[in-house]
Amino acid sequence: MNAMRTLLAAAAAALSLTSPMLAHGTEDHSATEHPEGIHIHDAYARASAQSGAVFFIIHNNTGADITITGAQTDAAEVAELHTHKEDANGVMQMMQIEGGVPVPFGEMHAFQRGGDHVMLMGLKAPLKDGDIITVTLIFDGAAPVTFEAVVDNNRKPEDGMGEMDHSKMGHSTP
Ligand SMILES: [Cu+2]
Repeated sequence: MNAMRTLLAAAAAALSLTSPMLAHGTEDHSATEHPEGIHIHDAYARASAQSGAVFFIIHNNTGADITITGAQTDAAEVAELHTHKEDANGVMQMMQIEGGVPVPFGEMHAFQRGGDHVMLMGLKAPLKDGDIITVTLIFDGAAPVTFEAVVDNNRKPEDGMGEMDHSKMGHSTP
């Protein structure tokens, strides 16, 4: 009996630790919360001196496979789809994504720190915390989608649901 109680208590403790994360993910990614179309979640931007990056999660409920082929913003001269890849020496390199980012129907894709991002080059003004920038994604297979990203230069990679998969991340720049 005591052993059973201990087991139950341990199970309850484990559940209480993990359930907030699970609930969060389920809530935000469930198909029922996303009727039709393209959904952009949790968008934010960061900047260094001359360049910035935009992060978000995209969810494709359009009924068709789509590919993100480009990005535009008034906040910078150039917006490009970038990713990080490890080179032969194990050094993370940032590069433009060739051929766009496919998002199959019913799936989501995270643009996140250390991975894919919309790179902003030639910022027209410094990106200060709390500023809102407007970003438009261009698609093959869907009409352009415009969304707002809030500047949060202090945000850590761990914040928010888009950053839970650390297995593929070598580091956290930009
Ligand atoms: Cu970049």
